[in-house]
Amino acid sequence: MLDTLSRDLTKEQISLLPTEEDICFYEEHGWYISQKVIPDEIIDEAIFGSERFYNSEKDGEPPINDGFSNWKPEDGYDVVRNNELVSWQNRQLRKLTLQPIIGAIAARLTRSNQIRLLDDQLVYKPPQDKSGKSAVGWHADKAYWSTCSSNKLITAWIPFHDCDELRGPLAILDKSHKWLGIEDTRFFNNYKLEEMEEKFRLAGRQVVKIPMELKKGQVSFHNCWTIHGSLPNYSNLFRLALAVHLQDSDNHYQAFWNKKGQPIHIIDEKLCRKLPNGDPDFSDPAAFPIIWS
Ligand SMILES: O=C(O)CCC(=O)C(=O)O
Repeated sequence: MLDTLSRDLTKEQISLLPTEEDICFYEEHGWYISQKVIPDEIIDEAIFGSERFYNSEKDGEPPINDGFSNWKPEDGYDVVRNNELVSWQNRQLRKLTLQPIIGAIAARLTRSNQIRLLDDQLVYKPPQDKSGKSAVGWHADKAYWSTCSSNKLITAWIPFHDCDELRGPLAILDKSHKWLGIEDTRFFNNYKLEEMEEKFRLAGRQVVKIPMELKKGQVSFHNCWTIHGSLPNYSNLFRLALAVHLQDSDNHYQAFWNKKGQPIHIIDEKLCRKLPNGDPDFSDPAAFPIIWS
């Protein structure tokens, strides 16, 4: 393991945790924006870590080498770079991923007594996108995690700089975690956001799109069923952010078959040890460290 962190929060950090009103807002809307909770030094270290990562300097390896998004220099630099499992590979990004305050906020929002890592994703967008192709398409994270039993899985999205509407922020469809029939909303790679929005409207949904405009150090959180994507980066600066996908204490493996009766598997099953019955153990601390308890 690369490094571990103290689970203690300072008094000041405790004062930054969501209130009961914030939790009710999260439950109603499917998202929440924190105060500035990550110190600049930790983010600056993560920026340094991302530069090392993009220069192919690695501190570790995940136990699998395919089946996940893994941008490489040969894919070109002037594209959206999506790299999953970076916390296995880079110590500075791991340090940011495992910040206890992130787990503590997630625990409050999900009313859980423990938060474990599930996986993570570093997403870079080049500047000056004129085509709109740097948008990330509408999707619900849980639509990709069918073999996770919990509906309380939650994602923390951490931009590495101030991120206004023009710099490609995450965008949320308000209250969409309550929509029915969204089990197959897996359009991460479809940058045509408006086209999809029109389809949602035609299906009778009320589409309220909210960009997560954050200052450096703020973090947004969304429920695993909340439909989200991210806007194109029209600004003159790159956009860089880490998505930390988190499990509440109840989450465990569940077998899942798609509508055609085919068994579905997710990469996380290959990261961890097995339970005595042969199922993947989604509480294996070597793969899914406890971030907050
Ligand atoms: O960073 C992005 O643009 C997309 C991230 C995302 O889809 C997520 O946080 O779940």
